[in-house]
Amino acid sequence: MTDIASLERELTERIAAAGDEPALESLRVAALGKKGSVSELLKTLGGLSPDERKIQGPLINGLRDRVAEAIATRKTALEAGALDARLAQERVDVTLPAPEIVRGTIHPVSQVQSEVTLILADLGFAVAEGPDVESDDYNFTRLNMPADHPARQMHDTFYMKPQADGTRSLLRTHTSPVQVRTMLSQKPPIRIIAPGRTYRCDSDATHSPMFHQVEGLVIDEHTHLGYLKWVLEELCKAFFEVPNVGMRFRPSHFPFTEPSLEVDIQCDRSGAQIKFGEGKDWLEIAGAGMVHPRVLEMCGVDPEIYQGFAFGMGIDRLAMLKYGIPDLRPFFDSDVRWLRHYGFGAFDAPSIDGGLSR
Ligand code: 2NL
Repeated sequence: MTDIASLERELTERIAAAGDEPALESLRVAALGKKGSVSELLKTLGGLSPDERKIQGPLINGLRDRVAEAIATRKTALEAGALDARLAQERVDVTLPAPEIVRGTIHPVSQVQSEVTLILADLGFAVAEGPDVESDDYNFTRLNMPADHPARQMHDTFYMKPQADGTRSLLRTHTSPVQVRTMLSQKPPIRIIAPGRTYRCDSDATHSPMFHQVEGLVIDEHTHLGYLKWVLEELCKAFFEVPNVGMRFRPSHFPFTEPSLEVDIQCDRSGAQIKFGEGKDWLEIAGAGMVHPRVLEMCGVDPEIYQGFAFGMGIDRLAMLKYGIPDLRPFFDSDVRWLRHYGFGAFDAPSIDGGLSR
């Protein structure tokens, strides 16, 4: 029969010497596991006579309890030691200089959208928004572009799969459907602007399949082209941060306005940097006109009582012009080096009294 005292001595020594938790665990298995040395001893009890069992039972059970106890004690000590070692290794010197913070910047498109929105809000326009995925009806038909209208082709529209009833949703090609929705849901007078994302299947140095527009709409009983001209003049002076700006209104054509015009501002391109408001060059910055009576009618506004003007311009182009950005493509590359160069500080928010840009 195994000498209980010498087995206990041997196990106790090896437990005390176990260097880490895995070593201790294999010791536990070797002693107390199913086929462990202590477990094997316990199994011998069954073959003993009742008298012998009375003596050996308490001895072997005592051994098992003390070995289990020794393992638990050693385990606690090893855990504490491991934690101490990790804490020592992961110590941080809080007096070291902090790493440079990677700061985000405001994208020029967001900056210009804020600037234009702020200027027009100050002139009394409310901001309206709508979904990017629109119906054919709101994007085209109610804007006087029926199914066979040639202008639809010019819009290079992204269409969704046709639905069961044959209608196709699309990505809005302009923010005009927002004004359509507003006319259908509100009573005049209406003074709104609709800034936001727009989509056309077109991509080169000056066109991106996703771009940004802001459109304005005024509907009341008395408004006319003179008010439109004044709004655009005020907008241009404030946006380009100049006291005066020469403007030119050229006749044009849009299906949704009559008369329609294209709007140019005077500028000087002779120097290294473009100067706005004066000079012998012209720069197209917007399209505009009086809302077509058919559009008013299709949007639930009585053209015998009300009239309105509308205008639209490209925010990305305005950003390129104002901040001297030569190429449109990096606008949508998410290159932090480009953003660091052209982006705006998050705390330099445009304000009417504090200045638009700095
Ligand atoms: C451009 C031209 C324009 C409009 C947009 C409009 C909206 C409604 C009714 C009538 Cl609901 N017109 N919008 C009018 C004229 C021009 O945008 O060159 N945009 C970049």
